[in-house]
Amino acid sequence: MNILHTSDWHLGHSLFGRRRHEEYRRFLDWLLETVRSERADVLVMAGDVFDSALPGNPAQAAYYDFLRRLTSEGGCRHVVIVAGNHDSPAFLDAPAALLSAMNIHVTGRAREPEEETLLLRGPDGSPELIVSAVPFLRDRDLYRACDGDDPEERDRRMVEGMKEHYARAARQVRRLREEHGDVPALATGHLFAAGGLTAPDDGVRDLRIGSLGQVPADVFPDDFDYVALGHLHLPQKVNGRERIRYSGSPLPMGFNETARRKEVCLLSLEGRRFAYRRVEVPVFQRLEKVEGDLPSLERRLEELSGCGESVWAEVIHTGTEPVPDLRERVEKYATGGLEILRIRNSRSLEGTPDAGPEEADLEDLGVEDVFERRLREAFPDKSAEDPELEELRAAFREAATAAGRTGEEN
Ligand SMILES: [Mn+2]
Repeated sequence: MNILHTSDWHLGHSLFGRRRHEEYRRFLDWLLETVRSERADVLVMAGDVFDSALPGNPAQAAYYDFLRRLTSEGGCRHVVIVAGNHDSPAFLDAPAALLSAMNIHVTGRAREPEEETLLLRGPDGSPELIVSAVPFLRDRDLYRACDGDDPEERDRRMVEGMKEHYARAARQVRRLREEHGDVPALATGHLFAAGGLTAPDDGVRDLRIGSLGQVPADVFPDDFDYVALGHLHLPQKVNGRERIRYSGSPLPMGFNETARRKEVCLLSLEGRRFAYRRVEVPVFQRLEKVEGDLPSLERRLEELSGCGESVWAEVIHTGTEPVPDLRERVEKYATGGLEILRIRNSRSLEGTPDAGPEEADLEDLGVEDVFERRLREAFPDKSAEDPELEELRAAFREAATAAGRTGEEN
């Protein structure tokens, strides 16, 4: 039996305002072909299907079209999808009953761990895989908040709640094994495992403000033969453990990720042993980070615009000479297949007193990001999951939708 583990698609993501529909179309075509050629029986998507809680129409269409083709043409018997921190649990859950008729099992909102644990059956009806489909767990799923929680206390409770959730799921796995024999078991998770690697600019949004929000790998009991994780965008195993892995995002989420290879995880099962193999994701859109003083920028941009390939570039001027007309001089080269998505002057950044690594350009942020930042500034003492903040977010989304400013209206 073969299982394909992927996560963090972030459908609907745009790079500095540039829509990525074509890249996503090519990625999903490739994924479908990979499911077919690798004879994957089960596809596991470990969260962050969409980039935002309110995905635009093209992103939604891409998702449903993929699921339809996957089950009708891909030969995939089961699909397991859980919500990540970017997804709206309610949005993913809404069509769950309809999708379950196609063997597509969706968990948006966290449920009782016993209910999240599924027994998947093979073509002859015999049990072949247990899946504890655990989505991103929000603070309110993990513990009851009380006033005056300090961040350390919150962290401690969060980890305790997480442990309890997976321990209960594991108990359910043992119960199912008593009944059905030694069936292999897999758990999903969308979380930040302690010791995990991230890259600057890779789009991993902090899960919790004021705390590390990191989860030790020992929250996953040994009853699970494999743990399919999402949230971190670099593919990696956790603490050197082969059985606990992040597949990473299939597309680079920023220019700092361009040198890294992207993958999906292919697992083949023999008994309860999962053998892992990486399948590299092709580059669907070439991204280039061009850095240097003006003459070297111009040389490189000239090369790129004549290379006959579609290239999206970020340009960073690092020269000591100020170039007041930098944008004009750089944009001259945006011909042929070269598109310049972002121009930065590292000199002027240095000169700004509070331009730390946390400082982002307004143009890099979506409307939801800007609102989120203002919200956190306005309520520094409230937890990110506070019901009052959730209510304000919902009101904002409604207003933004009415104004046509969120998702992909184009
Ligand atoms: Mn993500």
